[in-house]
Amino acid sequence: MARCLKLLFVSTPVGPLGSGLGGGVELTVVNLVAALTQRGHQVAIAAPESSHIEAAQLIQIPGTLQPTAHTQWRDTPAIMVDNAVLANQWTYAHQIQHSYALIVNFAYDWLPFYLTSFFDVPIAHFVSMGSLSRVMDRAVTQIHEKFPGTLGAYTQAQVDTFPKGLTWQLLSSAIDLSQYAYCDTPGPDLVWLGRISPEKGLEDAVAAAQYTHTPLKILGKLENADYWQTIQQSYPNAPIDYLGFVNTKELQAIVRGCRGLLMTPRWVEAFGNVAIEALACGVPVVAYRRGGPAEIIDHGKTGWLAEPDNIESLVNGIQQLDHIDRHYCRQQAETNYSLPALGERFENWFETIIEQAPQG
Ligand code: HBI
Repeated sequence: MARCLKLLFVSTPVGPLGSGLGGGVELTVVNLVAALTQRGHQVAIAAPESSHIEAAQLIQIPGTLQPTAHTQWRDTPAIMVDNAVLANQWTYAHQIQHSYALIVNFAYDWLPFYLTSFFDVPIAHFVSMGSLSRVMDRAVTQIHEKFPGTLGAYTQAQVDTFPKGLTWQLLSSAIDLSQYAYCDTPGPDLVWLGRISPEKGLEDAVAAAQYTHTPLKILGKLENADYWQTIQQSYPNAPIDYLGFVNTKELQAIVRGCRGLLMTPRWVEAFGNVAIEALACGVPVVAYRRGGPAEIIDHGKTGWLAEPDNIESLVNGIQQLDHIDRHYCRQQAETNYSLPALGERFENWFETIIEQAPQG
């Protein structure tokens, strides 16, 4: 058991914790705080005001939220808004740094990477998405050159989108398995989870549902209304049922009774938390062999990896679902994606960074 570490997390500047605006990385921060606290460490979090988190020291930082980077282009400049919460978070971190053994950055933004050289206390950078812009590619490259070993990511597929030759710590992800109940008596329905937005490829799942005459439940934030409209017009007879955006409790109650989860990403998902949410309920996953899901699904054992953007291959995967052992899916979630496993992976990474940091 490692000694108790005093850690400062600086959360994503795109939204308060608990708002859902931070997407996958918000879930990572919340789960990681729980896992590390469980292991006896002390974690404080500097996050945009109106944040909420259970049982942890929260420092509410005022200021303007950062525009999201996931719609950025290769040449998008680094953005600094007036009275940026991002800048205010790092002003606070610089003032308070000597109270902590390590600072952990969760922002996918240029500023914290640039400021690292001006801090005495080491900074671990957890990168929450694949490569999006030249500015961030250069930022992570410079951290690799000056502070090797301090870059963390979810998966190898995510890392492969960045410039080659950098050193990354692969941390994967996790969920609180106690919130997901195993079910081995599913109905006939399939389910699709995610933001309704073009990079998620929902139209392919709808096409597959129509082709196989299998009812498809759809859950998630309706982020792009035009895109959703087009799907409905293209597949007027598809057996689909949109159930809106629900919380984890309601989500798992719906997912656990389904025959399988479909994942049809057009982009490289850095991880794909919805895949482990399904496995935790015993629900196998049919996913395009692309990004994080391709590293999560054990082909033929916890689901089926289809040829990317190939609906025929997706349909073939759906037809394999009844051969998958649902209990094995739950077991794999417990082995690889539990909070204790996440806490151990991050604790090992943090200990290594602290040991390698120049003392003083
Ligand atoms: N955009 N600028 C910016 N900064 C972030 O930290 C950020 C983002 N967009 C999305 C995001 N983080 C997270 O939702 C990712 O985990 C997807």
